[in-house]
Amino acid sequence: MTREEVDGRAAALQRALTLGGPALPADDVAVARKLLARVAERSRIGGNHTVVALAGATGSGKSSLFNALVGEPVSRVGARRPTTSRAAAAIWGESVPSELLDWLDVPSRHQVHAAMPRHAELDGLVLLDLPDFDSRVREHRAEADRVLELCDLFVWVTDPQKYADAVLHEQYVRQLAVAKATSIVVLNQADRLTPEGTDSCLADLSRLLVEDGLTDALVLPTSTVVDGGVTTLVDALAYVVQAKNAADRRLAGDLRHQAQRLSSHVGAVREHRTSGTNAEVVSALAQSAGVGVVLDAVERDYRTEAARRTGWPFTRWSQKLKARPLARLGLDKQVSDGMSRGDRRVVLGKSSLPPATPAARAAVDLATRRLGEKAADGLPDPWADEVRSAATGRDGAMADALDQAVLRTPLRGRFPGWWAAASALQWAFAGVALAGAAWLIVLALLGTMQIHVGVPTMAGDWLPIPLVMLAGGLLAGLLLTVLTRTLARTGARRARQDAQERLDEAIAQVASERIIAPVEAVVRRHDDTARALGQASA
Ligand SMILES: Nc1nc2c(ncn2[C@@H]2O[C@H](COP(=O)(O)OP(=O)(O)OP(=O)(O)O)[C@@H](O)[C@H]2O)c(=O)[nH]1
Ligand SMILES: [Mg+2]
Repeated sequence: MTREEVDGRAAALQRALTLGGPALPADDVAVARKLLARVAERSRIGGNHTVVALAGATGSGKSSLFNALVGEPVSRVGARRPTTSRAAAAIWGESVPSELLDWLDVPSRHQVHAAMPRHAELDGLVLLDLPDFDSRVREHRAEADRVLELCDLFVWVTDPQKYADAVLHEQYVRQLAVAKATSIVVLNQADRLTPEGTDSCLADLSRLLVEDGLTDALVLPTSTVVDGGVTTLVDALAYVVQAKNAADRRLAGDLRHQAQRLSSHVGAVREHRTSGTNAEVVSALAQSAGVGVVLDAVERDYRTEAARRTGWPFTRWSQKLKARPLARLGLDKQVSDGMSRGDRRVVLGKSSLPPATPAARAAVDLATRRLGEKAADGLPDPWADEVRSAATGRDGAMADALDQAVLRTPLRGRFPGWWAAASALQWAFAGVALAGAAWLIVLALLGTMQIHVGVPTMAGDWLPIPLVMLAGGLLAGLLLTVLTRTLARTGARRARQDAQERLDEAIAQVASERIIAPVEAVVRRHDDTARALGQASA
C-alpha cells in the first residue's frame, strides 16, 4: 500500500461524493467527508512515525504490556478496575512528533530511553496505552474510541478469561475488522496457562477471529511476568514499524470500507439504459404536436397549389378564393437559414394548431413514464426517482417546444417541373379553344350581315375547323385537368411522406433534448459515481 494508492482512493471517494452527494444518504456522506478530512490530515502530518494503540478490555494487561515494552513503569498498573483513563504515549526515536501527538490529542508523552534493547528496531514507533474500550465508564470508552479512530494500527490485548467474550467480538472486533486496522491480537497472561492450554486457547481465538472477519490477524501469546514474555510482540512491532506503511494501510482500509458502504446506494453501471431515440416517445409526442393534422394540411396544400397552377384556366380563379390549408394553421411562415434561433421564434410566433387532446397528453405521459422506468431499472431509490422525474417532470414548455419544432420544419417542397409544363399546355389548349370561339363568333356576325365566307372544314366536309378548335381545346383542357389531378394526388402523398420524415426528425430532436438528455445526464452522474466508488473500494 503506497501513499499514491491512498491518494487515488481518496480522490475517487471525493469524486463520488461530489457527483452523487444528494443521492447518497446524508449520514454516510458525512462520515465519508470526515474520513477524507482525516486522510488529508494524517497524510499531511505524515512523517516516519507509526501509531500503534494497545486496546482491549479492562484488566487484560494493556498498561502492563506498555510498561514492559517501554522498559519503565510509565503507566499505572492497578488492581482496581478500570485503571487507565486517558491515553498515554511512548515514543521510540530521537525526536518527539509533537504535531502528530497534538493531532492525536495525547498530552502524556514519554520518550523511550535510547539504551533500551532493540531501540533502533522500533525507531519511529508511537505506542499508545488506552483505557478499556468496553468500559463501564463512559469517558473511558469515548477516549478509547477517539484514539482508535486515529491510530495506524491497533493491537487487541485479551487474556485467557475474556478472549471469547461474545460481546467483545460482536461490538468491537467485528467493527474494527472491516477497516482492516487490526492486524495483531495478543493473548496476554499466557503464563496463567499450561503450554498445551495456551496452544488450544490460541487455536480457539484464531477461529473466533476468522469468524469475525479478521482472517489475516497475527495472533501472539504474551506475558508481562515472565522473562522474554513480550519478545514476539516486539518482533511484530519492529516489522510493522520498519515497513513504514501502517498509516497508509489503515487509511486505505477505511477508504475502502466507506466506499463499499456507499456502494450499496448505487446500482450497476449498465449500457443502454436509454436508447438514443425512443420510437414510442417520439410517436406520442408527434401525436400531441398534432402532426396528423399538419400532414393532412400538407397533402391538401399540395393539391390546392397544383390545382391553382395546373387547373383548367377557365375555373382556376375559383381556387384562388380558397385559403391555403397550411396558411390556415399558421404554418407557412418563411424563415431564412441565416436567422438566429430567437429571430426565428419571433418570425414564427405560434402556430394555430389545436392544443393536444387529453388522449395525446396521456400517451406522452405513458411513453415517458415507461422510458423513465426502463432507465431507472435496478437503480436505488433516490437515483431512480431522479431519473423518473428527469423523464417526466416537465412543464408547459414541452408543448411550446413541439410547436416551435413543427413551425421550424419546412413543410412545402419545391414545386415540381411538370406543373409549369402542364400550365403551359393548359394555356395553349385554352388559347386554341378561345381562338375557335372567336372565329365562330366572327362567322356568326358575318352571317347576320348576310356575308358568306367559306369555312375550312375537315374530316369529310361536315366538321368546321373553328368548332373543332373550340371543342378540342376545351376537351383537351378538361382531360389534362383530370390527368394533373391524378398526378397531384400522387405528388401530395409524396409531399406528405417527406414532411412526415422531417417532422419526425424535428420531434425526435425535441425528445432527445428535453427528455433523453436530462435522463442521460442523471444516468451518467450515477454511473460516474458508481465507478468512482468502485475505484475507491478496489
Ligand atoms: N499473571 C499475569 N498477570 C498480568 C499480566 N499482565 C498484567 N497482569 C495483571 O493484570 C492486572 C491488570 O493489569 P493492567 O495492565 O492494569 O491492565 P489494563 O489492561 O491496563 O487495565 P485497564 O487500564 O483498567 O484497562 C494487574 O494486576 C496486572 O498485574 C500477565 O502477563 N500475567
Ligand atoms: Mg491500563
